Amino acid sequence: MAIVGRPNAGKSTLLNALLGQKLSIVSAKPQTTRHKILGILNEPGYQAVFMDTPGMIEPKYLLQTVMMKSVQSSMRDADLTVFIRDVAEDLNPDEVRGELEALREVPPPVIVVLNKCDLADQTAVNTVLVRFAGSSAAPEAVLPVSALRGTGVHFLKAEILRRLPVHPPYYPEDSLSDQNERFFVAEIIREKVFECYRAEVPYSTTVRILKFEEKPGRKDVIEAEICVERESQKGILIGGGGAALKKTGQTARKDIEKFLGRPVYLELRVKVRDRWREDPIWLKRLGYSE
Ligand SMILES: Nc1nc2c(ncn2[C@@H]2O[C@H](COP(=O)(O)OP(=O)(O)OP(=O)(O)O)[C@@H](O)[C@H]2O)c(=O)[nH]1
Ligand SMILES: [Mg+2]
Repeated sequence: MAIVGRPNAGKSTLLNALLGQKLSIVSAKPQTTRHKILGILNEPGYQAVFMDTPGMIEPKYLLQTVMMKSVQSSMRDADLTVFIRDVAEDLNPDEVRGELEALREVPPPVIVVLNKCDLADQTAVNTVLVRFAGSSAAPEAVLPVSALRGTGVHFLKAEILRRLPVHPPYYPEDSLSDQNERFFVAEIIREKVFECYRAEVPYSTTVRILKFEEKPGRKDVIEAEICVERESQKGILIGGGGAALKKTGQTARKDIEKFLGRPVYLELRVKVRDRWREDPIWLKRLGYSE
């Protein structure tokens, strides 16, 4: 099942809610997610594979083109699409039909999830619900939820599960994702960059793990490089006397330790990689390729 929708709709929050644990990074800024994030739910009697994807946009630079390719490939791989939208975003009936018809170009059936219902009143939710359910391009189901609070998520999960085909498990029963710890550690650091810096800085930033050493009886040693596009951004990342980078590192370390379940020593450094977002070779090296 692939979760798709506009930036900031709550896709990653929903993936985490469905899994019952934090896997995909979340921030208040749009375009936080850049990769397909696979979340595997192993429950007695079944395994379900969910995919979180980057928010759908018109790409303006190569990184965004790669991001949109991962949305398309996730939808192609999926047996079901969950199209999530912020319930507060008002659309006229033509726009609703346009969105649903665009989704129909890809084969899997579509469930529409109206998210952030905790912020809207019931009348507003009902209006949007009727607009989607009553469209001539009607989806399989339209469900109101609050991914953040968990309201309606149980019901959504049941609706998803009953539409998934019977198949032997694709992954070992103890796996949570297809990516390794290294990948998620880089993602956690990127989440902190999205939280701690403003304007274009998070968008010009990516994270690369240089060293990940597990030492028996001692803390893991993790060295990561935060790549930026320009010298001025490097200054912002580091901050006066290194204060900003220190704070980023401290908050990242706490969440990395929570994720790994063990203490780590984290060292961050900042490096300028000229226009990496536009450079196919750097994008590949930095893990952005389909
Ligand atoms: N109030 C409220 N906020 C929510 C809900 N779901 C998500 N959010 C918030 O919306 C913001 C975006 O959430 P994400 O899960 O990162 O959204 P996304 O669709 O994955 O965003 P991108 O990866 O940038 O495309 C965060 O600040 C979330 O806390 C919800 O149900 N209610
Ligand atoms: Mg996301």
